Amino acid sequence: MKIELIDLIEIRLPLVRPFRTSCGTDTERHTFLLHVVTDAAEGWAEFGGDPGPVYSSEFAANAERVLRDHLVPRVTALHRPSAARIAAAMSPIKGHRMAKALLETAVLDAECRAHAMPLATYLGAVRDRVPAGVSVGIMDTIAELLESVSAYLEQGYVRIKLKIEPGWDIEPVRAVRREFGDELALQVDANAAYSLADAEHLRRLDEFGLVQIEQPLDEDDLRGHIELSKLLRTPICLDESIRSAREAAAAIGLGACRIINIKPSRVGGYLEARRIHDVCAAHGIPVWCGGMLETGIGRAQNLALAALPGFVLPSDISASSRYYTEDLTDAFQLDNGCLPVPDQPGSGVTVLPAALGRYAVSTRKLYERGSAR
Ligand code: NPQ
Ligand code: MG
Repeated sequence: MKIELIDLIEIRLPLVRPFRTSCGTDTERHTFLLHVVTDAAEGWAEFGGDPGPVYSSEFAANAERVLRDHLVPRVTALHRPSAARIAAAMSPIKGHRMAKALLETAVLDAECRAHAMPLATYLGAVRDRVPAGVSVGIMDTIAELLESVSAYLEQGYVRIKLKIEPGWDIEPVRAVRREFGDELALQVDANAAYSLADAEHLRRLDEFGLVQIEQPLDEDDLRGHIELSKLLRTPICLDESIRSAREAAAAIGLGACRIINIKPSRVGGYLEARRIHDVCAAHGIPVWCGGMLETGIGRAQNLALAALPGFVLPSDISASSRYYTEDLTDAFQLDNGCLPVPDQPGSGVTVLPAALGRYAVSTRKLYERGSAR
């Protein structure tokens, strides 16, 4: 496979409603796509970050810079680029996992399409549908929250995740539990908004039978999570803290978490995501796939990953309509609380030119074979 062309397409998609987390409020998804054209097929990927370093230290402008100046030149210099060879070519560059994930994923998509193989098959999927959870943002009032949860349950979501922060934690959880009953699979995500000094407060969540509390403390506070997990009955799930299979092995070995949220963008791509899955499976640690408000492109690829056997908990992979009135691909729809795993080559979705035309704000060529930059 020869890489002919790499384009970066900046997109802005309005969200159906603002999404508020302990990191801030978003009203649109402003990110970029990578379009890789090879002599055999084309591939797409979607940057997992934001315009600002808010969820993680990575952000769009930085990723573009590191792709253009450091990653793309190394990958396009490979004699025979393939997804499995890309990580080694990029390894002299430190960090920037989200940028690396983007390039590897676009090439992986192209490679799978060139072999007429669904990404799910390449990764080792054992399911053709994946149970869908939904992540519910912080609201102004409990009434608004209950209304919103009720609508999601009516649509069929099988698990509810509430975003929490100091001042919006015990009461919203209590209200949702009371309104929807003990059978509801309910969990919370703090996006690192607490410190170990809040342990007594967080312990009050134990009475609500939550499936998990996700990333209560800072991403680098491994020791804090170890201590906190001794104090809470609610299982701790790590998101931001886990950036590699090695960090997953360390966190599990040290008792910092009992569940791991795998986000391919956060960990540098689908191949490292699969390794984390394997490490967790070996330790009996359940995993699920996290979300970064992906469009149909990233959503399709996440569905392929979430079809692996160790993904035993519902993922943050929702229907397109959870975030967007119009997606960049055919809309993904819930069917009995599940989303279908794409079964066509590569990520199995087609980027719709009309939709892309509406939401693309600019395109920058990062590489063209045979032309010096
Ligand atoms: C999480 N996602 O699990 C993330 C956090 C998050 C679905 O809860 C723009 C882009 C805004 C990515 C807000 C969910 C975001 C974002 C929150 C990711 O922690
Ligand atoms: Mg999270």
